[in-house]
Amino acid sequence: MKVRSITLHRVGMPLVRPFETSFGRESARDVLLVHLETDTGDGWGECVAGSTPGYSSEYVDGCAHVIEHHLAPRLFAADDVVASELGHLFSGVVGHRMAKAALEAAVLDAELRASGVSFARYLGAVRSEVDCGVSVGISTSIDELLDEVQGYVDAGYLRIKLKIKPGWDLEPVRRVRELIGADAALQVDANTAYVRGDIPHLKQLDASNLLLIEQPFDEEDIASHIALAGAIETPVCLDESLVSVGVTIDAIERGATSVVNIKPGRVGGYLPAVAIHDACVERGVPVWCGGMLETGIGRSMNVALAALPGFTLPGDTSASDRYYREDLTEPFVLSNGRLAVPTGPGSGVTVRTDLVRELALMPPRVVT
Ligand code: OSB
Ligand code: MG
Repeated sequence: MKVRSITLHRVGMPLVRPFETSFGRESARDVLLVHLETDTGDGWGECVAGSTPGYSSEYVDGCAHVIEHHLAPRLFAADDVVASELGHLFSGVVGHRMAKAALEAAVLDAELRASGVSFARYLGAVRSEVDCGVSVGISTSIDELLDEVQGYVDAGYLRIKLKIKPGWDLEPVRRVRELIGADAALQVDANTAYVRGDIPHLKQLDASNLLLIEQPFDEEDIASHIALAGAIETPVCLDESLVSVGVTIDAIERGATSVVNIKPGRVGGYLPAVAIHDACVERGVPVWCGGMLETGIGRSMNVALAALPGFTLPGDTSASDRYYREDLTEPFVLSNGRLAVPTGPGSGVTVRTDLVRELALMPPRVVT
C-alpha cells in the first residue's frame, strides 16, 4: 500500500455530561482524527490524546506535530506500507505512542478495507458482542453520583467503575456498593492521585469488595503498586504505567498488577495491544479494554479488540450515548449490557464526514 496523503482533522465533541477525574474536568473532547488516502482506498484513525499534557505527556497539538513532521514522512517514504511493519518504520521516533497508534489505526483500517477483512477477524476476535462497563466521573455530591450510577444500572451496564481521588473515595464507594448490591461488579480508578503513604487508607476499600483498584500511584512508581498489592485484598490493576509489552510483563512478574487494562492509544496501537493481550493470556492474567472517551471511530476498533479471548472482564467500552449526543459514526447501542462487534471491512463503521466538517475546530490540515 502506498500512502498518498494524510489529512488531520480536529473535531470538538461536546460530552453529554462533564467528565471529572483526579486530573481534571472536561466537558468536551478535542479529537484529532487521521484520514489516510492510499492507492488502495482510505482509512481513518482516532488519536486519544487530551487537549493538554495533564494526563499523559502526549497532547493533541503535540501529536499533530509529531504525525506531520516525524511519522508521516516515514509513511510517505515507504514503497509498501504494511500495518504489521509500522513498529519498525516508526522505531526512529521514541515514545509518542498515542500519535503512532492513531496512524496505525488509519493504516489498519485502509489495509483491512482493501482486503475485505474486519478488525475483529484480523485481531483474532472470538466473540460477536462484548460485555460493557461504564466509567463514572467524580461528582459534585454523593446524591448526584448515586443518580448517575442508577441511570447506568438501569441502562444495563454490567460493571461500574468509579473515579476516585483523596477526599472522594471510601464514602462514595461504600454508598454506591450499597445502592447496586453486594453482587454487582464494581471497581475504582484513581488515575495516579495517591502516594505510598496512603496504603493504610486505600486498604479500607477492601470492605467494599471491589473487582480491582486501578493505578493509584504515579505511572513510574511500580514499587508502590507492589507494596499496595502486598497489603490489600483488592486486586491492583495498572493503566498509565503499562506502556509496552515489556513493561507489562515486568509489572506482572514483580507483582505490581494482577489484572491489566489495555488501551491501544497508550501502548502505540492495536498490534502492540494484541501482543500485551497474548503475554497476559500466557501468564493467566485477565485483561479488559480501557477507554479514552473515544468517538465511534476509536470505539469500533476497541470493541473488536475487546472480543479477543483474554478480555474476560467488562471494558470501558460504553455506548455512544454515554459520551455524545451525536457520534461521528453510526451509534453504538447497548443491548443487554453488550455492544455488537462490527463485522464489515476495516473498522466496519462509516465516518460521518458531514459532522466532522460541522464540528471542526480548525480547517483540516493536509499532509502530503
Ligand atoms: O483512566 O481509564 C482512564 C478517560 C480519560 C483518561 C483516562 C481514563 C479515562 C476513562 C474513560 O476512564 C473511560 C471511557 O472511555 O469510558
Ligand atoms: Mg484508568
